[in-house]
Amino acid sequence: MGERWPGYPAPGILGGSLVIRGSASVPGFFLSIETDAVTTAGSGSRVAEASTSDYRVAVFGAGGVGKSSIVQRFVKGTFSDNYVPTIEDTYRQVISCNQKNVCTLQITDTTGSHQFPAMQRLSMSKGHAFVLIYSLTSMQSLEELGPIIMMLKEVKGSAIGEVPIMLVGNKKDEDSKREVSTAVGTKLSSQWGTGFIETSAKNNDNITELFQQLLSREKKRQLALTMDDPDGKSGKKKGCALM
Ligand SMILES: Nc1nc2c(ncn2[C@@H]2O[C@H](COP(=O)(O)OP(=O)(O)O)[C@@H](O)[C@H]2O)c(=O)[nH]1
Ligand SMILES: [Mg+2]
Repeated sequence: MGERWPGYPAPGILGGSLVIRGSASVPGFFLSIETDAVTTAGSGSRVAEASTSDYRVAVFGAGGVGKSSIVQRFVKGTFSDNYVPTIEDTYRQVISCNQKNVCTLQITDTTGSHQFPAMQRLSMSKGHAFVLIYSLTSMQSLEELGPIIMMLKEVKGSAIGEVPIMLVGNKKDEDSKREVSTAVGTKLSSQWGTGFIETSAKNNDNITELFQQLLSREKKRQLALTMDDPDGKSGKKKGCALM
């Protein structure tokens, strides 16, 4: 399950190839793709500048649970059976903010391994909201979220109660291989004080709903996906309309 990399790569080096790999875009829908290196390697003032209009979401979970698949399904409306281990990719979309304004929803698809704790901490301290994913076919993948939520609580401190977090049981289509019941997921989410949803990136089940519920948990700003297709079921354009 784990994604293993021989060492901590310089983001700039791997970043180049990731930008190319993910460069396919849907005009007027998919705004840009870049590695996190662009934002983290930039000056502090650049990050601070962006912070008022950027809404940063970080996706965590063990390798292979479907983090990249969920993000790809949401931003591009595609799914692949291939497993391509991720270093760290960031995707951006325009969303509605406080009704009249727009914000950039910035989704960071993390590596999933626990091998880069410094990188995880950085994503946690920069992030406004979090998606914690396990595969419902793997109890171990749920257990691996334990240290993540602990670290998140430590990084966010007393503000944790106001941080939107969704616990996600992915691979809902693989019900015959289910190891984690819906009841267990629900119970854990109420213990952790997070939202809960079961998804299938493969069948495009509850993917838009996941992000809608995440944004609706943000109380400091009124955030909304502005959808052409509110149900997200047409199989064509998913995510946000360009405003
Ligand atoms: N059946 C099923 N397979 C999925 C689903 N989501 C992802 N996968 C598969 O699980 C594997 C790992 O997915 P990936 O998104 O790369 O996981 P990540 O390591 O968490 O980013 C890939 O082979 C995907 O095709 C899902 O909802 N259902
Ligand atoms: Mg991945």
